[in-house]
Amino acid sequence: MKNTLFAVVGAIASLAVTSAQAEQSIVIGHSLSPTSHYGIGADAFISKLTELSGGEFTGTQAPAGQLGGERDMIEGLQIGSMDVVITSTGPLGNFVPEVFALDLPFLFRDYDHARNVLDGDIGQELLGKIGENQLVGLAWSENGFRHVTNSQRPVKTPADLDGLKLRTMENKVHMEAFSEMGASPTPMAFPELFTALQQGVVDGQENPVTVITASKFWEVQGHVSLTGHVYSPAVVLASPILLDGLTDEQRGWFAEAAKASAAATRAEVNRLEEAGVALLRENGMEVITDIDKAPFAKLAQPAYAVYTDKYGTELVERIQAVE
Ligand code: EAX
Repeated sequence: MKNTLFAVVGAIASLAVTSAQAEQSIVIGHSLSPTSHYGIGADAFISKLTELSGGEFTGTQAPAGQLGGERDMIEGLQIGSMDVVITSTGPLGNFVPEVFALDLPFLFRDYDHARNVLDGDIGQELLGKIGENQLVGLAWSENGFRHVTNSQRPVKTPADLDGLKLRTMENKVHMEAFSEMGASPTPMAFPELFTALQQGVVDGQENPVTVITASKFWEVQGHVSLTGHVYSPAVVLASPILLDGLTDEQRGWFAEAAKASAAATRAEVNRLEEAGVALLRENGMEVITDIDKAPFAKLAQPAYAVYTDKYGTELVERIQAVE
């Protein structure tokens, strides 16, 4: 009788250990609030991964740059200190230079054009390039079309940018574009930005409505101009060190979870593209909507050379040709 009891207890204990060992909790890092379009995407990733794995994998999001700026988090993926990151492509070109093609000013016509490019052959090719740089590109997500905000004056023409100290991402295409348009670009990691705006270290910044609302930039910025000067992709990245330790089936769960994440983020971008501008106005920002983009685009054109001098114009022309 005693032996049977010990056998049963032993079996239960081993089951508990097995299930405890089997359950893995991953962390998804990003730079925005937990309820932002990235936070919603992180929650969708975790839900889908938990569902597909039957609870073998669970997860938590590490929002608001808790684990560093986007560049830091990307480096963390390469060395295995990060599991999954949702990030804009802003700093990614420093790791995968081909991705700079996606950051070119006034390249994408609208959201449909951008999504068609990223969800088609070109997007898949660039995910492949990401995979050649100690990273795994699971899916293209979305940040949105970027607009200029500042504390000094309404920006209606490039002349209004003259001398504005404008924070940019750590992205040499964007820095070159704003230099050509007349601003004074200052590259800075996102977690430092709100304080820099508050203290007047920089006069302005540029981000999609999604980020401006999630970060409550109306508390430190009085003017926003809907320049839409760059479409900012986001991407769901994973550490190859994490994925190399998984089975093909488990890797498939991560890929499906990333697609669910991207879909949830894009849905939130759609919602905020409608509702966000009203929110900016309700919170006291002067919103300049009737912007003639042609003069900005003409001045920013030389920034294309940051990419085309090294890689030529073929990919740019392919992107422009997508419907
Ligand atoms: O990815 O750094 C930026 O301005 C990004 O748009 C932000 O971190 C969201």
